[in-house]
Amino acid sequence: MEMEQLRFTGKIRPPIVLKLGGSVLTFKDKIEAPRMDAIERIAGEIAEAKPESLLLVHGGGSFGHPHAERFRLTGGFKAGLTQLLGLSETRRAMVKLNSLLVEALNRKGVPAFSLQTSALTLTRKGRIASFNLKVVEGFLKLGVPVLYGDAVADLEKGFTILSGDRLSAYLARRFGSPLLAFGVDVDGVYTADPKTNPKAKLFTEIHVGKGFKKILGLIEGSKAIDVTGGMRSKVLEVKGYVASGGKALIFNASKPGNVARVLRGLKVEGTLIVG
Ligand code: IP8
Repeated sequence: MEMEQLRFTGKIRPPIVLKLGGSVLTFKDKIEAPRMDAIERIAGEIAEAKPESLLLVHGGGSFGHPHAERFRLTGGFKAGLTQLLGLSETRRAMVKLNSLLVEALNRKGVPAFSLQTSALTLTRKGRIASFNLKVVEGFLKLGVPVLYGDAVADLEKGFTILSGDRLSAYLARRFGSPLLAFGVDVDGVYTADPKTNPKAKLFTEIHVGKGFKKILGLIEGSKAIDVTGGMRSKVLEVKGYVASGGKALIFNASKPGNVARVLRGLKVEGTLIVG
C-alpha cells in the first residue's frame, strides 16, 4: 500500500470482505499447525493488489476446530470448569493464528489491525445480537482490519462458536460491500468433496431464489473436522447478503495468484453466488 492511499479522510469506502479459510492457512488434520508458506504468500498478494478498502476475516482451521470440538463449544455452556478452560484455550489459539497473519501482513508493509471478534460481538442462540461496527469502521479508515471466527459470549447459551463465514456475511451486509469473497482450498462449491470424490461437479453460479433449496441438497460437506458446517453453511450464510444485492464468490486461495486477482477484480475460477 502506498502512502498516498493511506491519507486519513475520515470516510470509508464499502470494503471487499475477504474470508480466508482455515484449510488454506493451516493444516486441518493437525493441531495448531499453520501453513506459513500460504500465510506469507497471501500476505504478499494482498500487499501487491493494494485494494482500496479491504476487511479480512479468517477461519479457525487447526487452531479453532479441534479445541471447539473437544470441549463441545458450539452447544454452549454445559459442563463446568473443564469446558470453560477449553473455551479459554480456543480463544487463545485463535489469537495465535490471527497474530501470524497480521505479522505476515505487516512484514509486507500492509497496515493490518488485529480485532478480536469476541470483544466486539454478542450472540443470541448463535445469531449476532450486537456488534460494535464503529470500531471496525474506525480501523477501516486506517488500513485492513483482521477479524476471525471466534468463541464468543452468547446471551442465552453462555458462549458459542461464531464462524468466520457468518461474521463475514454479516459484515459484508452491514457495510454494503461490493464483494464477499471466500478463499478456500478447492475451486468452489461442488456436488461432493472433490478431494475424495472424482465425480464431484463444480457449480460455477448459484442463484439464491428458485431452485436454491435443491442446490443446497446437492452440496455435500467435506470430511475435515469443522464444527461450523463447511461448504453448505457457507452458501446458506451468504443468502441474506446476496438477497440484498451483494455478490459472493467462493474461490481457491491455495492457488498462487488467485487472491491478488480477486482483489483486483479479475476473473478467477470459482462459484459465484448472486441474488
Ligand atoms: O473456521 C470457526 O471459524 P470458521 C472458529 O470460519 C472456531 O468456521 C473458533 C472454531
